[in-house]
Amino acid sequence: MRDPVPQVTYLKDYAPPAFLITSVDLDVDIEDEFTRVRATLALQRNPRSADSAAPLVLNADELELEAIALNGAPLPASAYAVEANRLTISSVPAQFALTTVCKIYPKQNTKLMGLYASKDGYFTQCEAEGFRRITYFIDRPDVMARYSVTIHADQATYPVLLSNGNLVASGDASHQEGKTPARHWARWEDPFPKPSYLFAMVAAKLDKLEDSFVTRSGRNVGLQIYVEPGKLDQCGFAMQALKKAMRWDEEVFGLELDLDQYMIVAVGDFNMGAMENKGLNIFNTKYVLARPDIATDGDFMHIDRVVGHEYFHNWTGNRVTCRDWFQLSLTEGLTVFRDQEFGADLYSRPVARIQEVRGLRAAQFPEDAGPMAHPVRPQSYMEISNFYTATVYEKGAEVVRMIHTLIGRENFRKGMDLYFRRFDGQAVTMDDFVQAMQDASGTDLAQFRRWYDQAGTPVLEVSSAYDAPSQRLTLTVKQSCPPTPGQPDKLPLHIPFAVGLVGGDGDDIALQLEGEGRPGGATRVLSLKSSEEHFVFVSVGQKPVPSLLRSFSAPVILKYPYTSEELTHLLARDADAFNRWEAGQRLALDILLRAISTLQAGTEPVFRESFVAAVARVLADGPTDPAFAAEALSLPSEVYLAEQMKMVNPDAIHAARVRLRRHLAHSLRAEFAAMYVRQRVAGPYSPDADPAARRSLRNLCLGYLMELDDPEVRALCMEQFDRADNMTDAMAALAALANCDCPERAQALDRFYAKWRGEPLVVDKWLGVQATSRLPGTLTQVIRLLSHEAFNMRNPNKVYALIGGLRSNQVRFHAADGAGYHFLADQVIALDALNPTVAARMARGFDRWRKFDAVRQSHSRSALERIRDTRGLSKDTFEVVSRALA
Ligand code: 0A1
Ligand code: ZN
Repeated sequence: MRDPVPQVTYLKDYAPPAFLITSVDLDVDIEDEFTRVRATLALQRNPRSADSAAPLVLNADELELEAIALNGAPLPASAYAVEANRLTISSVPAQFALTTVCKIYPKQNTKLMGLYASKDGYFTQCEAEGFRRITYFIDRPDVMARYSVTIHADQATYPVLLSNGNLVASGDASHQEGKTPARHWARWEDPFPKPSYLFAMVAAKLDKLEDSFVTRSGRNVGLQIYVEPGKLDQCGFAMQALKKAMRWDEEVFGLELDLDQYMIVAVGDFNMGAMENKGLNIFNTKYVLARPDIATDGDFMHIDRVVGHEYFHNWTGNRVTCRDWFQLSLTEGLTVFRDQEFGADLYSRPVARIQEVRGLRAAQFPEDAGPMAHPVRPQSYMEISNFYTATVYEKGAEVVRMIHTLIGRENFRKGMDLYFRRFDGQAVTMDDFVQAMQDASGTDLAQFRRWYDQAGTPVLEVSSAYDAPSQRLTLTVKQSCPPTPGQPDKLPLHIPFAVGLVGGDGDDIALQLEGEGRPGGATRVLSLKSSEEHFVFVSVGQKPVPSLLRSFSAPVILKYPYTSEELTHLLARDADAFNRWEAGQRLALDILLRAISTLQAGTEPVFRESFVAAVARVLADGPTDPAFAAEALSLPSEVYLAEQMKMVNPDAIHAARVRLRRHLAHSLRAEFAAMYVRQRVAGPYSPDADPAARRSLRNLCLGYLMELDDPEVRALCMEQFDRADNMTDAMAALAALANCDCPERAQALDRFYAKWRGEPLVVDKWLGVQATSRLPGTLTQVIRLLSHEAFNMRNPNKVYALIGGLRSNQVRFHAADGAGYHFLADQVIALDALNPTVAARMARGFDRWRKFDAVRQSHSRSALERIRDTRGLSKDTFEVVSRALA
């Protein structure tokens, strides 16, 4: 049984820190087996603290104290207390300097938090609470200090020494006594006060790509990307992405870079995507390295988005940071919104929106409906690492987007300007942000603030009544929100509800609400505020089809009793591209849900011809907007289908989806084959939106054709695999083959590995494609791969590819015999001892266990209990599994 239950931190307990740290002088001496960190902190009592006699308490995690001095005088042992996670000094002056010297062991740091060793050297990750693993500190974001950092290391092994800010001095100590081999040092100073979570340093052997950027005020900024030696040919795209992001932020938000140089360092071992450390971003290699033959169109797009995201954090996160970790969405929700807008401007706006909503439905809606449900501003946590969630990031971005929708683009910009005027250089709250938006726009956002505190996905139930004689259409909208853990009752939210009315000819009807003098516009954003509301549109000359929640104007579940004819009409004609897609998804959902119950009753489903005809029309229209067509022709995912069911039957879901895909493939074989030929992209590869869109439609066609289980199609697929000059086409073919029990499968997988075994990011794809295969032997193969040379439990990317791949494989993970659950429990337990952040993320695979049948539930329950009862389990994993079991 585990030791004491971990402590819970509550938002309501927030109090300003008792001390402030104005400056930090760090001296980091990297030796072979350990690193010695000497820190001198300039401390003073915080005038804003209520407790003017509080002892000084510094956070610590796995530090070995060697020396401690106050204002230069060593402290007697009786003056301080060292406990596992803190250092307390009970009596201190109002203002003083504290020096500590401690030893840390980066080579043993498998958590990848704090200072850790990776293949090419030493790297840091300090968000959220990693700085306390480097030195004794008041490790919270509302303590902002100026940093001066000196790094010493072996020169030949670690030629690159970096930290935040500017290099102010460096030298070598090759003749230092007793030190062989030769060592060197570098001192960096960051002119901007920052919270400790934005600290970074690197000591490594890396190659550097250099470029520069002239800001709109004419300053020349040096840009550097550091990567593993030999990989410079893989960072050109990331550099271009950075420059695009810099220009975009100037143009759209008037925000310019405030530094003389901006560095990105790529590292292969990293828990998350990337980190916005001031002036020294540290990135997972996955979001830096790319070349047409090793990265897919999706990878290129993600690099644009993630490079943008971290760059945009420089203002929304670094210049204005969060007061405490409950405010995380202040920086993350806003920055995701910004990277989404950047992506929408670079690629297709409607397709970007479709993909965002797909993502929201695949991850955030289930989170909101499960045991880890929490508001965008959580009220408590055991381990903050568990709250880097889809709710904080993606729902947080939706909340920002709703403000944008409610107040409009211009007011939003004014609100951002005001936010920076008021809070630059400060650590603030989400209320501060909303207040700036309210003050700048004059829109009352009081009720809107509930979005930050209420968990759960709201449901809108809409009905319409058309009265022909009076030409009036009444929309009745009811909103509700299901209970979530700790929040049984919910209040009505302020919801922007964008609607249009589509006429029989497919054109929008000009909208005029009762009481308005004349019609205005084709899309209207209605402000919903009560649990039931009525909207009366007048002068509606014909019975329209309502196009509701256009562009997905709020993160809600919309219920409206559409007929298939209405949906078919919207799919063909709605002016709102998002709702065209949504209509297609609703049609498919309806058909799939029926097929699922038919299969559960033991009979074969029969599919409506009208659906096939609708699909054929979308496909025929493909060339006008191939990226849209590829989205519209993708059926709702198995996870999304599962969320629609009271009790999930993963086998029936899988079978129904495959049956429908096969049926479409058989019915439209000639059309898919023709479009496959027509969408071929001529000339050299480019990841630009247009050719990428063509490839997405073409590969979608290949995927459908592969459902035919026809040797001719397999040969075509194999040919694409062999001949592809880019990873997008190669991967599409490989993924299709990996789902197919055919001789070509092993050939392709073997050839792929033989060719790419030296490229870790490509090996991740190879692991992932096998772990997500629909074939029945997948789990056995995944278990085999655990001991393959390609796998490494200490590397998060490998874990996400293989274990994460299986976890997301609905039909194989949820096998009725519980083998998938047993497997995941084993891996979570093994991982927990190495890397609790990653283990806890994997453990989230059990979140929806209560939606399954009794047999599956009993298997997951024992898997969860086995994890919970593991000795020495981290609080990260404990929090996830105990919430699941609660
Ligand atoms: N702030 C980063 C996310 C991040 C959070 C925690 C990390 O620790 C392992 C790393 C990165 C972002 O939003 O990009
Ligand atoms: Zn972020």
